[in-house]
Amino acid sequence: MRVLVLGGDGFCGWPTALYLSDRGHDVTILDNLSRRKIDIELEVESLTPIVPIGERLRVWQEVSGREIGFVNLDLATEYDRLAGLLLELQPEAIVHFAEQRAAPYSMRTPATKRYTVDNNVRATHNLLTAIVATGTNAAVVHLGTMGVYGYGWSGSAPIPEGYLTVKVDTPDGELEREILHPANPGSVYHMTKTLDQLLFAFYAKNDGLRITDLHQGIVWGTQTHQTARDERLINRFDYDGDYGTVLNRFLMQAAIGHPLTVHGTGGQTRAFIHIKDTVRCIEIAIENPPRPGEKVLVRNQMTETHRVLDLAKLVSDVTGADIAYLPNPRVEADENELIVRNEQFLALGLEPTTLSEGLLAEVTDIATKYHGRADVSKIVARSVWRKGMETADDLMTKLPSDAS
Ligand code: NAD
Ligand code: USQ
Repeated sequence: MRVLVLGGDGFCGWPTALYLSDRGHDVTILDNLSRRKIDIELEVESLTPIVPIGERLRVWQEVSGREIGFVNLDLATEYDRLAGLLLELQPEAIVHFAEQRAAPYSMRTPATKRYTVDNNVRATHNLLTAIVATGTNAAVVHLGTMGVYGYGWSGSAPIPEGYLTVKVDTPDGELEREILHPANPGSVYHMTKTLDQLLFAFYAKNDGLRITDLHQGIVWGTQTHQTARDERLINRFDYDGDYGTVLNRFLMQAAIGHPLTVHGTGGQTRAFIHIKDTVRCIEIAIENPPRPGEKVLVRNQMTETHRVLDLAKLVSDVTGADIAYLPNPRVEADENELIVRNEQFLALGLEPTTLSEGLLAEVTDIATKYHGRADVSKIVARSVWRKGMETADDLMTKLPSDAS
């Protein structure tokens, strides 16, 4: 298949592009490298050393014999170039990762709130309009988030895959209807994903676009079989307070001897998926699109749920790391239940890579190898959801000399 991977230089997009290329697909990456620029703005770098995109692609050709195309294009602002690219490439599948994806970054300042909304909503809408305007016959697979459902709204009721069946009272009796699950975003970033959902629903209904929205949980891990083939193909590893996600942060913190940064009580329960399963799910999704005229297909892309404190305890048991209970910089429930339905991917052949000591050790090994690149002043999360909320002081002032 000819596949266009939007955001293919990022944490999920890069391993996906390599995986699809390895599986014989003809892959082109579109990315404006904004994620690399945000690293410069935040004065932080991926824990793993990532080489420039041109070198990444040259090395991939060297080790695999396969070519991946690259287009540097801003999906949110360069509409005409995007339309031209679709006409030229005639992709059969488009995988859309290209959004600002950090909840803390999206809450950092008025400027980052506005950037996140402008970037994400415009990117998605430009894509949909361009597909219609150019008559591109491509199935769209979008990376959405479990966070669109929110946490705790439905108590302990299982979260369905996108749609909720409701009963509506009418003068003529009760009607049964399927509606998009109510949106209950916990950050400006998550809100943009709920806005994306409405754009998708409209374009599927009005223009018959074939759209799959993957409601993905928190991705953990770093390497896939493909990114591990050469050090210059290594995936990015975010550990800072804005872009680092909870389990990878705990594993990295353990590797450098930093206490594990639990926000609040750690009673928050979230959905998780390993990066190796992310890439497999994308392949399944592009191979199983909805038919034209069908409503947006929503699949929950997660394999397990865990409470933040349980993850901290597990990492602490395995590594001996201390646990620090920090003031929570976010406005979120202290505790929530989370049961998620994910039968679709299981039925289509996903074999979940669940949390195991071996996989935890793999991430800790990577973090240990590159620990010297860590800037400990970037670890504590400082982007607050409301002005004036308390944040913790740094828990370490320098890397311990024996962190290895
Ligand atoms: P990332 O920031 O590492 O990658 C996103 C990529 O998109 C970057 O390379 C960035 O430069 C590019 N990009 C952003 N805006 C763009 C634009 N306007 N034009 C062109 N390129 C643009 O993020 P990620 O972790 O790889 O996440 C990818 C997608 O998956 C996101 O949409 C995110 O919301 C979703 N997701 C991620 C996770 C996770 O845990 N990482 C979990 C659930 C969902
Ligand atoms: N948390 C801690 N300590 C930390 C970091 C986080 O306790 O050091 C807590 C947070 O307060 C939160 C939970 O862990 O309760 C998850 O935070 P996170 O940063 O790991 O994940 P989140 O902000 O939800 O965002 C990530 C991705 C986002 C994706 C989302 C999937 O950055 O792109 O959409 O996971 S989901 O969580 O399922 O919505």
